[in-house]
Amino acid sequence: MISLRKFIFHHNNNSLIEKEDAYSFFTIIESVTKIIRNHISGGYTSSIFQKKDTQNIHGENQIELDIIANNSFKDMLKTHKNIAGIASEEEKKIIIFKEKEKYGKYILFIDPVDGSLNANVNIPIGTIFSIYSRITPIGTAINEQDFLQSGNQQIIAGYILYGAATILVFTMRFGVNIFTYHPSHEIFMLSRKNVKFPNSDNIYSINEGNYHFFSKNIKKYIRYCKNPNNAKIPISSRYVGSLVADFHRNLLQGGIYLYPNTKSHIYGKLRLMYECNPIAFIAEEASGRAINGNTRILDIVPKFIHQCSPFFSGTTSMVEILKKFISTNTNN
Ligand code: AHM
Ligand code: MG
Repeated sequence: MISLRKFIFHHNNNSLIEKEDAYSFFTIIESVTKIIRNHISGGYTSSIFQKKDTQNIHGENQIELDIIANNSFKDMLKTHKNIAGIASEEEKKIIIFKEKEKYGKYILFIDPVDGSLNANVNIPIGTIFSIYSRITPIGTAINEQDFLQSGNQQIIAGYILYGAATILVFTMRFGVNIFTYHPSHEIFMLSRKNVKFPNSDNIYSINEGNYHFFSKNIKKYIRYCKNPNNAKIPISSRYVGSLVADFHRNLLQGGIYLYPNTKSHIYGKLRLMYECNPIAFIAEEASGRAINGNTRILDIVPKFIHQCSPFFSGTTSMVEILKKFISTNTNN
């Protein structure tokens, strides 16, 4: 069995992050995972799953767990020697770690609790993160420009899925690896190496309750998925409502995740920088695809930190077929 720390130490020699920095980053991830999964396990005995009066930048009511997880990541990440600042779904503005703003080499995006409204019904939730090298010169203070990079520039992207098991899935550019949290040893152990999407197109995952607000082309694609004449075996519909859980199932079983723009989310609901980009990076490293419709997610140049985007990600063949539907000339 290979522990996460041993893996970081002995593998990924070609990664774009210094080994020592990756090592201390994943040590932090391991510690915060422990805190969050303990809160989740005991959550029903407290009020941490209840909606609060406070809202995040997207106007969504937070639950206490959102705030606990956000604060835990902030507190631990600021101890990292080279992380100069972070942007979080739960923070309106970027957080600059003052003492490192001039010399820290990296910035980080985080969605501390993805799918948090599922916590109260004991459905898997996640954490999503990604790291970039800063673009301003070392020795000057970091600023928002350091965060506004296209997803192509990510050097680490990953997610934690708090399900029946707690797992960590990440890429440092050379493949995707899965680690499982060992509850007695309190560390992550390597469980699957160099994961690729399987060569099967079994699943489509979409909130179909929004059907009447989708474009004609997306509606047509959904009808195509349901049409038994179009697939060797029926394509199953599966939707958890936690991006991390839906994506992870499709990564292992073969499928596509769709969150198009809708009437209430005219630019899409998912957030480009801390949801779409990290998942897209992992998808591509696993030989899949991720697009916003016509454009590769990783090529989008962000205009602001909390930007939203339509998001479609899954096996290459499913995304390519979807793309043909999207580019068909129909009145939307
Ligand atoms: P979050 O705001 O807790 O991070 O969750 C965003 C979630 C995604 O995880 C999920 O795929 C999507 O929003 C579900 O949205 P909907 O309930 O509209 O289907
Ligand atoms: Mg989220």
